[in-house]
Amino acid sequence: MSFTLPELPYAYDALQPYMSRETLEYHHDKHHLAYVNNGNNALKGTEWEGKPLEDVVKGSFGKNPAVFNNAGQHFNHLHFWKWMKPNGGGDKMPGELEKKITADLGGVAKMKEDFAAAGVGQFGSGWAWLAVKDGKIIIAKTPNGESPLVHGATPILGCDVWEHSYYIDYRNRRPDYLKAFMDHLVNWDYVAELYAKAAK
Ligand code: MN3
Repeated sequence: MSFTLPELPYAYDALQPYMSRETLEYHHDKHHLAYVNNGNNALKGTEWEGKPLEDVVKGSFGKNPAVFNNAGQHFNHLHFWKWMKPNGGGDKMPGELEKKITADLGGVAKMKEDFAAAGVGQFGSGWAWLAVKDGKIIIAKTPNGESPLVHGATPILGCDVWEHSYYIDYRNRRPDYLKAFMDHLVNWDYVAELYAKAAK
């Protein structure tokens, strides 16, 4: 199965003013497309050709950087588009998820603060995460195309802190981007759906 670029699940201008049409045009149509194309080229003739994406990501980590970087970023971006929605974010989320976040991370407000701090604290390009590990929700950060998937955890929310995700709209203000992401963009229903799957 080769990688393909999905359509965005909303219009290009649907996330304004928190994420602009221009950002999504570059980020989805150019950056994600490049991961898809470069990934398909890198996969050719390797043991991972035709394997499910998660197996490619986990199997190539630390072994084949050209495959891993592109497959990892393809995986991350497939979810990233779905981790956002118009009028998203804030503190309202499905009850089971909220209970678990309160139990494991000290409450929704504390989680939002610590998630943003992880994103701000990621030196250079990378991602901030909520993930499920050993039955608990954790906060994590990873460099470049890595995700909790290669560290024995299941990602349930990720925020892309590569400059291509925020520089058009926020310039160097990464903290403002992370705050807007948490307050106005996160699709908590999708996070809850991934949590329910990971918790099984
Ligand atoms: Mn990106």
